[in-house]
Amino acid sequence: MSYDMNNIFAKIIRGEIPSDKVYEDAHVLAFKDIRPQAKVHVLIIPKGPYISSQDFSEKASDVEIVAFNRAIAKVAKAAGVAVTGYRVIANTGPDGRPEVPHYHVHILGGQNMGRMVS
Ligand code: DGP
Repeated sequence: MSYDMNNIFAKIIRGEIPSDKVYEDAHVLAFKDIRPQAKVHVLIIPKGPYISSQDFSEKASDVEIVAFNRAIAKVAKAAGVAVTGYRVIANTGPDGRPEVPHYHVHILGGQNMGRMVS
């Protein structure tokens, strides 16, 4: 599967579609999810053309990977959930069933998220 330059998040990165931005740096963009599933629901995406977590972890540079992981903490602070806590989810591949084929993690919080994995 090759990267689709016309997926919705590629359009957001290019500024062709608006987003409610929470954080941005040279490698990363974060914005509010259009269909929030928690009081706080932010998506973090790398600006590079990576399809999934698997693709990103295999192909991205060390600089991109570090920037992405650092951004999680920055976004959590910006969204006000760094202290109260949050859940990080990346839907990946056929079984993970992502809707958008551009790597993203969901930051979910602002409420007790319950236990998901025991
Ligand atoms: P996933 O199922 O993991 O691929 O999640 C994709 C998320 O992207 C889903 O929660 C809804 C969100 N989403 C889809 N289209 C848009 C959009 O145009 N803008 C924003 N902000 N979020 C979107």
